[in-house]
Amino acid sequence: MKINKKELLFRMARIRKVEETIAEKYSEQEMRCPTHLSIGQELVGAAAGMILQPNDYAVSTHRGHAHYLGKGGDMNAMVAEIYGKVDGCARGRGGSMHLVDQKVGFMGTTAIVGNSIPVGVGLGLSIKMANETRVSAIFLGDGCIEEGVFYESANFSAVQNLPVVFICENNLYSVYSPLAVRQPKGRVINEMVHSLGLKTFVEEGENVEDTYNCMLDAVTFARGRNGPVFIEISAYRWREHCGPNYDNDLAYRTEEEFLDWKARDPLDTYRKSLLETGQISESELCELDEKVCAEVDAAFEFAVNSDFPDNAEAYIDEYAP
Ligand SMILES: Cc1ncc(C[n+]2csc(CCOP(=O)(O)OP(=O)(O)O)c2C)c(N)n1
Ligand SMILES: [Mg+2]
Repeated sequence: MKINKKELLFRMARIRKVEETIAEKYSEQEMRCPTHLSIGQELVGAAAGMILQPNDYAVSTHRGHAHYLGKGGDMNAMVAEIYGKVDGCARGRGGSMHLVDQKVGFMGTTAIVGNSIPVGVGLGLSIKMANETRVSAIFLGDGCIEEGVFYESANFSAVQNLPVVFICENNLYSVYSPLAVRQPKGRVINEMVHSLGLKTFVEEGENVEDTYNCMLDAVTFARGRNGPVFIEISAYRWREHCGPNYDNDLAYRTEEEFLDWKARDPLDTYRKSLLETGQISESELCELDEKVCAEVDAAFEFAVNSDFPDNAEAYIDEYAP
């Protein structure tokens, strides 16, 4: 299948822009929830969103903005949710870490590391039981691999041959802890997962189209009812673990490491390469930027102008009907 390159660039750019705007406005103290930004990691959410069908399911983590937007989640509802407003996707009660948009199969994000994994596997089981051809995508971080629930979920999805796509963004860190202090020396995550019985795919995440094609192969395999797949993609978050700032001064990672990844920014590199190879023109890039800015500005305006939830809202939707 041919990649819609301009669409992929656009999707990465809009995720970057909305998150940069969150970072810029965060100090106004109108967004009062903890917010984990994916700036630097936009590729996975953008590509997955194009490869997955609207009726495929997806679940994600605390760092879920890119996945939600990639899957087609409503940007207005996301920004309103971060502002704690009633027009937010969780009616302003969840904040950044509780994004949901069932219309596009985005079934939720949670603050608890590993928590959404069994939900995604359960959705995969529901697909199998209904004999459907959709897939269930589970976005997770490298830190999730240290949670027991990951192993149960991977095992169950393998033994049941479920159409589940585990998409692991390995950004090297869990908060301030590098992989070296969390997992045994020499472990290669995708190899370890392969030994659990899943078909595995791995990408450096630097080359946008290679990463897209790898994800497409993986999703196609799972959709063909061949069993669950696990994709490990390298990525790097530019900002602090939680919040809008940079935190390299804390010395849990080096400025050199950060600058090295930043210089290989998939978004910037892809933009330049499409331009240099004549696949996009300067004027098309201007149009793309204008479109992105207009959408993001409108989303913040929508959120700011929305109302806070009424107090009575605290007592509804507490339990499933
Ligand atoms: C069960 C659980 N343990 C610890 C935490 C605290 N915590 C929040 S995010 C996070 C890091 C997870 O790392 P990773 O899965 O690699 O995701 P990343 O933040 O790198 O995107 C931790 C430890 C938590 N929320 N839930
Ligand atoms: Mg991580």
